[in-house]
Amino acid sequence: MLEKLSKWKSSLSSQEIKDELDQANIPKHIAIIMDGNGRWAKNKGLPRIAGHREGMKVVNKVVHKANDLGVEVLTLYAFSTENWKRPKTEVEYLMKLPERFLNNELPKLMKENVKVRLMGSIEELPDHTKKAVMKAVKETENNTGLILNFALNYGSRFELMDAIRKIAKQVELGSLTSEELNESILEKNMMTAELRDPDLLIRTSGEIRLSNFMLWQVAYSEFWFTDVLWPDFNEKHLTEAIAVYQKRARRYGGV
Ligand code: V07
Repeated sequence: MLEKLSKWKSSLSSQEIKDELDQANIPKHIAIIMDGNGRWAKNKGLPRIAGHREGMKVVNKVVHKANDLGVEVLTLYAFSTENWKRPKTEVEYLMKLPERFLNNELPKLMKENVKVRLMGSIEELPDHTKKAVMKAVKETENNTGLILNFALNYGSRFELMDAIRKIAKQVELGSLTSEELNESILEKNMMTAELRDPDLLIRTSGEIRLSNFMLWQVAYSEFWFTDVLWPDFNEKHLTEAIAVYQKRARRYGGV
């Protein structure tokens, strides 16, 4: 059924799909695992970094499309705590991408009222990366449009452990008792404290797993997986994912 739907959608233009989206039911928070850059490059006989460079152009397209559609929060998994295990040259290249992206895009993000935000262990990033991302967060802090949340050096288990450690400290200091602990207190100590949970999680490149991404926050999210590699992902795929999300919501709503 869903397969039939996606075949049907792929014959429609982006504008036609948009016309057909229910503007009142756009997912408010979309989270994306941007996978398949290395494979895309390999398929073309290019070095892995060429895939990352191409993948960054897609970030651009998706951010503007999401903003256009009225999405409130877009979370993008840019670098995981596991990604440090990759070859040194690749990690060094990846750590230059936030600066490169922001040098090109920050003026446009300002103009479009986008608020940049981060989640992950930012202290462990190279100084030049930290500087670039902190500057973007600061410059856009009063913007009221799309919240663009980059997961950078992020891992969900670390996030949970860190929150638990902070809470344990509060109990130890006597400002909280173990009986008072609840979901809301845990959430306030997590890196997504001010954000609502994702309504829709997208993963590209055919892998059907979460890979330590927002394990707590996606408890009730709709998942949409595609074989499309991240550098080949575009506005049309995003709209298709939202159309499928809306179709599911309608089905559950109707009992
Ligand atoms: C990265 C491009 C997208 C595909 C996935 C891996 C490669 C944008 C950023 C970024 C991060 C923070 C920020 C502004 C931009 C980025 C990394 C990798 C490490 F404030 N794309 N992108 N960061 N890729």
